[in-house]
Amino acid sequence: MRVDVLTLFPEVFEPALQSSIPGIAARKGIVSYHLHNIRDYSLEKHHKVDDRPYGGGPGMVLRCEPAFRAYEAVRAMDERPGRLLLLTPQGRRFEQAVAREFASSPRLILLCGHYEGFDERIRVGLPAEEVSIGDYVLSGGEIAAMVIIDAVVRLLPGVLGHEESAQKDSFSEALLEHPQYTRPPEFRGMAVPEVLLSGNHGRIEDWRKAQAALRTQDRRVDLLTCLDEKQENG
Ligand code: 6GU
Repeated sequence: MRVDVLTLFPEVFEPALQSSIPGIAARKGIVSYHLHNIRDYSLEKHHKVDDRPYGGGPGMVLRCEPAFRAYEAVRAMDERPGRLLLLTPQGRRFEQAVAREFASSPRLILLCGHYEGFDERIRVGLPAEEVSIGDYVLSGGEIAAMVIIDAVVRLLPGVLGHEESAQKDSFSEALLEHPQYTRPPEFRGMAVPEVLLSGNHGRIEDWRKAQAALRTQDRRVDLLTCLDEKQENG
C-alpha cells in the first residue's frame, strides 16, 4: 500500500510512522509513506496557505489553491488513483469496519486541514471522502490521520507476525479483549488466575471467551447490541 499525507506539519508524522507496527510495516516493504507539505504548493509569495473567512468570524481557512495543487501533484506521483480522505470532524465516523475497507485499497491519500477549516470548495471540488475519528475537536487533522494510518496498516497481510486476527472468529473480534497476564504468577498479592497456569488450552480458551463477554457486557453493552443486529441482518 502507498500512503500519501498532505499536511502543513509533515514532521509530526516521522516518529509515528517509523515506530512500532507502522514502522515495521514500512521496513517490511508492505507500505510506503510519502509526506508532502501543502505549503510547497502555494503560489502566494510567502507560501501562505490560509486566509480570513469571507463574512467575517474568528480563525483562518485553508485556501483552495494550495490544496488542489498539492492533491493533483501528489496524485500524479503514482498511477494508482487511491482514495482521498479529508480529515474533518464533520466526516463519516472512522471505526474498525472502515479500517478494513481502507485496508483493501492499494493507495490512500490523506489531506489534513488546520486552522478553522477548509474552504468549502475543497470538499466539493476534490473527489474526497470526509472522515472523522470521533466526536471531539482536534486542532488539526494530523493526529486523526496517524490514528487512521495505524489502524489500517496493522490489518495489511504480513504486518503482524502472528496472523491471529485471521484465526479469530467474528464473534470474539467484536468483543473487548480478555485480561492478559505475564510473569510473575503473583505480584503484590495479586495472583494470576489459576486456569491460565493449568496448561489446559481448551479451558483457557473457554475462560478467555467468557471474560471477553463479561467485560463487554460490563463496559460496552452497545457492542453486544450491535452484534445482535448484525446477526439478525445476516
Ligand atoms: Cl479528522 N479532524 C479534526 N480537526 N478534529 C477531529 C477529527 C478530525 N476527528 C475528530 N475530531
